Amino acid sequence: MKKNNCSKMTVSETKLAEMRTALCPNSVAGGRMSWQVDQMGDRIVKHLERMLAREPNSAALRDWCQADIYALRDRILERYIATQKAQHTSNCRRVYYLSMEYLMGRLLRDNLYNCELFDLNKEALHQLGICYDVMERQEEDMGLGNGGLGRLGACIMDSLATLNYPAVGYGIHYEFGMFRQEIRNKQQVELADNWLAYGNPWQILRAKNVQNVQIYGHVENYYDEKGDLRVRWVGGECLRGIPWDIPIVGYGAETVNFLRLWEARASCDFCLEDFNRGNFLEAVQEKARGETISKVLYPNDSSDAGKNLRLIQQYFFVSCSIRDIIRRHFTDGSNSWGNFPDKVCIQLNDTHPTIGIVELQRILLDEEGLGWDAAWDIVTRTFAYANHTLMPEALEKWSVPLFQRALPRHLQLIYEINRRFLEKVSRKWPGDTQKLAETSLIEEGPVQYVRMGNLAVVGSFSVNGVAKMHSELVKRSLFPSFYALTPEKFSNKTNGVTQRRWVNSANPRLAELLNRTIGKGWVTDLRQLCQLEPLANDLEFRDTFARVKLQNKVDLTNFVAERCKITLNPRSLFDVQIKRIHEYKRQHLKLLHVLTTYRRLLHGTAKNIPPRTFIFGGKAAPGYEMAKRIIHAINVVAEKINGDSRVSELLKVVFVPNYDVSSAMVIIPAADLSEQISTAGMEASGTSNMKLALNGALTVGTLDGANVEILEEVGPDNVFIFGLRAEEVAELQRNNYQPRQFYESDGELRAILDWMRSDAFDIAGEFNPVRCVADNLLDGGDRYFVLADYRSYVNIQDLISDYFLNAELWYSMAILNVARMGKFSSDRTVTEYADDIWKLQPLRQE
Ligand code: 26Q
Repeated sequence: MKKNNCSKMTVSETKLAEMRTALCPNSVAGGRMSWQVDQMGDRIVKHLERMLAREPNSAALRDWCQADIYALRDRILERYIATQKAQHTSNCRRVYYLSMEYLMGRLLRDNLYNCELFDLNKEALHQLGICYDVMERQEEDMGLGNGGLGRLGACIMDSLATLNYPAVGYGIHYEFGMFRQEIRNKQQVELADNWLAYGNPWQILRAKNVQNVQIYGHVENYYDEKGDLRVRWVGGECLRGIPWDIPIVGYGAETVNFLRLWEARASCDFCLEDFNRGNFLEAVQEKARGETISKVLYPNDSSDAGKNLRLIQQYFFVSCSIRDIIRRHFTDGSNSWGNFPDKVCIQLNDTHPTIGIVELQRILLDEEGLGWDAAWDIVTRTFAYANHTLMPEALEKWSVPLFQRALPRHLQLIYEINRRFLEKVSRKWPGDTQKLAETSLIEEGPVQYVRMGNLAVVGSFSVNGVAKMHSELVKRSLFPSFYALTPEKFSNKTNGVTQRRWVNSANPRLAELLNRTIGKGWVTDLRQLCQLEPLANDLEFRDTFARVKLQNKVDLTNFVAERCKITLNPRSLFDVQIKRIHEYKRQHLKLLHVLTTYRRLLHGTAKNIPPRTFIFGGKAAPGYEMAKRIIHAINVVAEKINGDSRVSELLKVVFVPNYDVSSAMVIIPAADLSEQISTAGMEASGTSNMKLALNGALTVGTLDGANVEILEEVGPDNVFIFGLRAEEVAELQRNNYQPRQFYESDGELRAILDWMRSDAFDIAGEFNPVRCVADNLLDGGDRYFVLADYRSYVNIQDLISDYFLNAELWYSMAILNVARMGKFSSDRTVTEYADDIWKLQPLRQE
């Protein structure tokens, strides 16, 4: 008598007694996790009772979820201990990945798969009266990132562990991660992401490895005992960094690495002094101030320059991490600085942790007493820098006065690094002041700025971009003189995504079809997907593939019905644009297409088109007004179209609120069309393009970022490329682009923009964002060439509609897309980093 009622989540005492005595001889998991269903169930109940003080019959679903995590964590920690011991005793080289962001999402499902305990766990819960699929939603998303860069960090950590590379990820234990987005009155509202409210059962406090960090203060000269002039940084505030470890389980659970996230606390010693002096309130205030440092993730994915707290966040986590790395180096059996760069490689995820370069130099000079050249040699053999953006506003720079106040000693060192570097520049280009101005670590002007990108290049042995095209632009447009000086530093590492999360967990139906068809090898070797190629025209396979897609679309339809109260037709073309809202990503170009389709339907000029569902998802930085207007405009248009009975059979528009990793896992498997329509030359790589194509969506895209390589892989017949190329964009930029010319010369575009600017989208008493977006395109210079690309975009969308009506053609293209995505696994990315940059060997434990 089994219960499998997803809505009833408690279990009776009798049922429990039954369960405890039941034998489940046929439920043994494979491999190293040889647990049985009843053991698993027992352990879950034990944690429910002993960690959460709950009886099964009074436990809430969240309690069950936490207890399940604790039960799994026990097993994971056995492997964690084994991995750490093996890495320690072999004194192997490790990579340290420093990132301000990790967008992990939920961990339970992936960790269960990786431990090969998913089915067994599901059955154990089922026997306890709990439906896993409902229960897992109780786990909070770990949303410690903005978008692509943070998710890349998560995918890379997954691949590192799966490939058995010795690695530690360092980041910040934000109390509040990426804000939760609600749509109220068609506009974005930001709410705090209180992800730790019920505790985080994955994290482990590492009290022994607390670090102390100094900020502010001033610099003093002094003579050391040998009579040499030295520098010391004194005064200021002292912070404590509390390390919380999150285990990172590789597929098969041979290796369990970890992510170490630092939480800021005020230093106890510091407070104690104040307490003793009787300054109780001051001490408490000081303590609160210290603790704001890890309070919240900056929700901008382009610059928020000049924010003191952001610089302090960067320095805080980098300093804690470097001290921790040094501590580990000297406890792993190394007793000298001589082999530090042989054992330690520090990868900087964009410029955000670049202050680490200066911090290591400072420690070596001021604390360890090394000379400049010896110290700088160690530093520049340790750091590697990955660039993720070319957008000028996203290139980090810090005003010198701000730097001076927060990190006076570091600023001194930056000037010295710069002085020595500019000597080299002068030797290479004697008398060329232009070159000096361009390469200097300091931008001159009414206020001076420290350029973090230049510092990262000078202080690293490796600089890479994240897609072929992007890496070329990094060399030729962003850092041309650095490239001329040290071409050997520069390389490309095209991004990838982990198929464990983006197929296995997110799309179990497709995963199962793949397993049945080509075996399970693709889970750790994505290139094996090429075995699907011959099946692109196999009727039976194509039907099954189409059925999987349809079922996923039904799931998304249910999700949207629940979240947005909008009814979708799962047979319509699901046209998806999911990413941060940004003008360069051009959600407003998509909106022009939505309105064009709508208008043609109203005019009866849209003949023989498939029903379409336009699906948007993404967050706007809270201070980015135009991005918020675009969200507002999408929702105004959506409301009008969805309420218009004349088009309800053919057209729906949905803005899915709070796009995050967990909603991505529902949307991506259901997409037919993947929108990758950034202005050419502006998207470093993109990674949703990879996730969507891997799940059988066809791409409509510009020749930008990794789209270029997707085209190379799938071939021109299996992707829809449109629009200006990067060189053409650059040419237009130079030659006085006139958006109005496109308005004047294209009747349909003119009609759409005029419509948007009319009273058609007015809502009494409310601001009209649709008009605002149109006005801005016409009169705001159109920096992102939306109007220039409109015609080419609409034309290719017409072609896409034709293709979609031919289901056989469409699905054979979709299958070929899946078959040819092998390159875009983060396993390939990580292997390239390990071979070419990190010089890292896997450490097997069997
Ligand atoms: C900088 C200064 C102050 C505050 C915030 C920031 C900041 C924060 C986050 C700047 C940039 C980011 C995030 C950037 C990002 O996500 N970039 C994306 O990285 C992906 C992975 O490489 C690429 O695929 C995308 O093309 C790129 O946009």
